[in-house]
Amino acid sequence: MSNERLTDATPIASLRPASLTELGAMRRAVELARRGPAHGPNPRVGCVILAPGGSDGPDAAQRPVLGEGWHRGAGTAHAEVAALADAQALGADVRGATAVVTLEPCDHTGRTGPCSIALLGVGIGRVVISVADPNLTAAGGAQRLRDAGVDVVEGVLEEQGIGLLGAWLLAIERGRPFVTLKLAASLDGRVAAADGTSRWITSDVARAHAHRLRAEIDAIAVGTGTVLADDPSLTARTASGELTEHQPLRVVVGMRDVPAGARLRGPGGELLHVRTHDPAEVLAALSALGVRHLLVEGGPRLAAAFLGAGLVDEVHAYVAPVLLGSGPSAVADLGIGTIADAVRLVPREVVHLGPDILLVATPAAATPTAATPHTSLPRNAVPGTTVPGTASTKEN
Ligand code: AOF
Ligand code: ZN
Repeated sequence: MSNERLTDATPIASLRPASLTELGAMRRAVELARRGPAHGPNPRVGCVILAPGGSDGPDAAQRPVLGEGWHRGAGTAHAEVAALADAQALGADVRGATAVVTLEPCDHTGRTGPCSIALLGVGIGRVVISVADPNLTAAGGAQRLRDAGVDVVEGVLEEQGIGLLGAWLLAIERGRPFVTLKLAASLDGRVAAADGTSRWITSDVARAHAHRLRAEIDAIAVGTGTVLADDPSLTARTASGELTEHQPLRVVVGMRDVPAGARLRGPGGELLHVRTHDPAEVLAALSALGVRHLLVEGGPRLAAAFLGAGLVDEVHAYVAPVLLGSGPSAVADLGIGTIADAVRLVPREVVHLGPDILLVATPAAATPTAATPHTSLPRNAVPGTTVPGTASTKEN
């Protein structure tokens, strides 16, 4: 699977192409969509408006590009409307034109109005879509457009369109946030030594990698035990230690109180305390807040609770070439008494991070699709890269 999600390192072609085929326009639309935020309740969507034509199919001749747009996050214009505004600003006549869009135009009034109506309103003649909208509240745009006599083509570069949607698509389909479980452990699976010390198990390169993921997800959860033992701040930080622009919602799971002076109450994302031990309840609470991608960071009991409930979609295991021999293991008792009952994971990717290894794997029971967002981060971190001011394996 390919690297589908935008990271700081992703180069973006800034020049607007003068003309494209419909297929080329869909590739461009995917690229434009990646300019939008990977986090947030809404999907990343891109749209290109091409001059009229196209009845010969998506691979036919190039046509002038009249406008381009992408979605910049919940509450802002949808990609189609942004592209129409762009075309209008350029003085283009879009009557009879083709809208090439990565997601089926919406047919609802939510935070903004229906794109189906906006496209009909300007007299669009043809709409080329990559992925059908799985969001039942918003779907129906393709049908409305067809009913109004617009030529609609669906499923163009669908695999790329699905990859672009990443965790969002799975979250919508499953009706709960996509869950990534992060483990950071020694070679013998320990997250701390016998005396509780846990710093410097994984390298700064591995920690920097984990921070980049934090900056792309919606929420990050730890158990109360981890809050009390480690006092983590659960912020997303840059390589130089500054807070990134987007901070994930900080979620504490469990009954015990978060101390008044806890770092979790300091600068960073908002704090949500869910007083339960039931992962399903946590996910329901987060769904209600529009969380699409949750990172479960620890400790061992929370990891075991999510795994035990079958609510882990993807595991990121950072493994350091360090041996401890004793100390708590990354996952607490799962109640497994015999090897036949082991939780088997399917390896998806191995990334070398300085001296450490990141294994991305999905539980065998989970059904990965092209949208599995495990490839959101760069494959190869630069060996020897250091991140000043962060020393803990627990990514506090
Ligand atoms: C977007 N951006 O470019 C398109 C979307 O929250 P709302 O009212 O903005 O509506 C979000 C839904 O609209 C979203 O879940 C998806 O089904 C549909 N299309 N959404 O945020 C876009 N085209
Ligand atoms: Zn829309």
